[in-house]
Amino acid sequence: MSSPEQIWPEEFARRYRERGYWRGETFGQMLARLGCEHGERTAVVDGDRRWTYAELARRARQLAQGFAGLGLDPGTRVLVQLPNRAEFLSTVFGLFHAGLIPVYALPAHRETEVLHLARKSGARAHVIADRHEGFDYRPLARRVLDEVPEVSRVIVAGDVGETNFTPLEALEGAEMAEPVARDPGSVAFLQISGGSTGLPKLIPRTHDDYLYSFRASADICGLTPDSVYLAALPVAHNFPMSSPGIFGALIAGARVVMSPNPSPETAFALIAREGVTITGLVPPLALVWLQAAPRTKHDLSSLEVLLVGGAKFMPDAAARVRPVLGCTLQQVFGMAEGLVNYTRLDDSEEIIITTQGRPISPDDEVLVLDDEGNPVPEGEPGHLFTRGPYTIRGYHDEPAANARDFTPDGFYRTGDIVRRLPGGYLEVRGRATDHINRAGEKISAEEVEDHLLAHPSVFDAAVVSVPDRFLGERSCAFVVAAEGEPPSVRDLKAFVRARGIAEFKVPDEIVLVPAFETTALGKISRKALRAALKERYLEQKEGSPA
Ligand code: AMP
Ligand code: DBH
Repeated sequence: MSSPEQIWPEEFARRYRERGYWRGETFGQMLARLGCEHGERTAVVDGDRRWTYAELARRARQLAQGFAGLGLDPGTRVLVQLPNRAEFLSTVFGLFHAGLIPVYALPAHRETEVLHLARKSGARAHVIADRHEGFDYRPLARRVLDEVPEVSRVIVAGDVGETNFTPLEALEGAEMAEPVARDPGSVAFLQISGGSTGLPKLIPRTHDDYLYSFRASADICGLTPDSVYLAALPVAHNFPMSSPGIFGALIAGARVVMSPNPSPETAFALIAREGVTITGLVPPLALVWLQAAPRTKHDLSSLEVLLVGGAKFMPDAAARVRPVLGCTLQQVFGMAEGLVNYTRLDDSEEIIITTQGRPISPDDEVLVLDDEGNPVPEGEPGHLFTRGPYTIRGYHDEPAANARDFTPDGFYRTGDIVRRLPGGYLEVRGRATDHINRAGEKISAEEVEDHLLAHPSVFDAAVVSVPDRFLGERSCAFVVAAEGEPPSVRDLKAFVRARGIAEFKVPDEIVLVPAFETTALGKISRKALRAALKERYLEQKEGSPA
């Protein structure tokens, strides 16, 4: 199992250091420093628990010693699958302090995804919560432990129940005084890509590059030690982790408030109680908040900034943020692979409502190219390519994807279609790849097709995105049945769900069709097939009475 790495050509690395983006600080050093600088300020609030910076740093030192005592040596990967709880922070900083490498699984991930992530990363331990939102993670962890020989430990935040797993609490004993020295240019953690093909890919991010991205984000989002950041989306996602997210809040000395879920009922009470000043949402949730806010009994007046991103936020909805919530909208268009764009807080209302912002860094290189690879004029749509001081040069252990998604000179092919406007602002117009962006969760059409094809009564399947008034996009699977009794839609959904995948990947709609179109030459490409099916679907919807 090769260790993950992320390497920029030396001339780029030198420039990024010279310009002060890469400062040579590791996550372990960062928390130790923040523990000194902000010692008695509150770092994180979770229900009735409030930890100061000094306490978070102490817990990280204790957990680091605990992890080392389990035989996890520096450089070892550890799967972290935790919801929005204070333990997310103590765990990941404990791992950083011990020189270990977290691999961020989502709470929504199930056996199929977690097994894949464990194998692909070479993880040796799995940190879970006992239960969250009605799901028990312990049987899932048992399965991973049994099936992946390298995984030898399960650590549980909460009740270990009938298992012989290790309680996280039991690791909080003696302290490891100093963080294990790590090269700041080495991989700090593995982030997950939403991915347009197959299973999620692993994104190696370094200390240097990631610290830059959230330090600069904290600045662009106006964070100060008096700010209060509400973590409403699941923090394992790149957006609430780093744009500016929990890490951006901490590096600014601000307070992180963990919300167990993003519903208005839960989040509004926390905003009022903690005086939350800033938070981030995906567009469908922003719509729910806009609807709920006028009727709430909670005082939301502390809210200064609402970040919205992950999927396109339509201008008519964007225009309602200030009148309804009384705060500034900040659009954010980012990706776990790197590049993040923000509208700036002092931009005109026009820019804030109609664009997805401009890059963080003067050294973010952005190309907008036509199908042949030639630059398009400003204002014309084209394919977005990017490279820069916090954009990866390749995924972990994915030679085929790396050859496809990165150009020979190191640009990442984002798959997004954008227009570049004056001042470098970008407007997202759509995308060139076949993934479904369901309320900000990216779903690979190919991955879901593979699950459907495993069903004995399925001859062929094609999954497409269709517009959805609420989710932005939902998934629709077209299925050609094999000979014999055709499967029912309900069976197919149950079958896919039983494959142990995140619920958001189960097709929202399934349409049985007699056959797929082929050309005279034989089968048409999956991409063309999906496009044709999507067109036919939309035409039928328009033709049918409402
Ligand atoms: P991932 O690579 O899985 O982190 O997903 C990143 C992708 O999410 C981007 O390449 C876009 O397709 C999409 N995305 C993120 N933010 C926005 C936004 N504000 N507007 C439109 N699409 C977005
Ligand atoms: O969708 C994303 O991946 C995303 C959205 C906003 C992201 O990674 C980010 C900001 O950093």
